[in-house]
Amino acid sequence: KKQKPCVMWFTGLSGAGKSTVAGALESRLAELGHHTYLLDGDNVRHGLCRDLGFSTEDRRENIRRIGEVAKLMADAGLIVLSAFISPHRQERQLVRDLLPEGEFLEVFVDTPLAECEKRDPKGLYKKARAGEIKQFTGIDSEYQAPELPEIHLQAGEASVAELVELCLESLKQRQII
Ligand code: GGZ
Repeated sequence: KKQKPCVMWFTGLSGAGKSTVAGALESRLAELGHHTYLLDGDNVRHGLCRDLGFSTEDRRENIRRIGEVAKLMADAGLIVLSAFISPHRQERQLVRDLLPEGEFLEVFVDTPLAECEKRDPKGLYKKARAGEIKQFTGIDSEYQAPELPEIHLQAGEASVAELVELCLESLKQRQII
């Protein structure tokens, strides 16, 4: 099936729904016959980046490596879905600059901190509030929201299916699929 390669770069807080939406979108794209790859914490932080923690330096290196891998995969013709907090504008810009014009789509999974903290699927916010985890994004480590994301998902109230539909529409509009 005809497609243009691109990197959909999901960014947002822990618990915002980045992996969930990116995973559901990947399934839909596969059903439509497209070739994709999903990069997220599960397959990256245990392998390629297992030597890295959550200091500013380590997060920067994490994002740099993922950006380089995403670029290789886009070179191979894939629609790459990447789901990392990537809290700093500068690093997201660095990845954008690695890719040809129009191939980097920043997807802001904009779920309010209060909602992420209420969901707290892994109990990490609770631990961060108790001081058991340091440098936790949104608590004692900064999250810099995108200023002009290609796709802005108001993800607090919408369903996963709705958010996937918005992503598909945007890909069609950009003639990627
Ligand atoms: C943020 C942390 C931290 C700290 C562990 N801060 O909800 P999760 O569990 O599954 O997703 C979070 C994941 C963040 O890894 P990323 O590679 O996406 O981060 S970054 O882009 O900033 O490099 C969370 C867990 O790891 N986690 N400690 N201190 N999230």
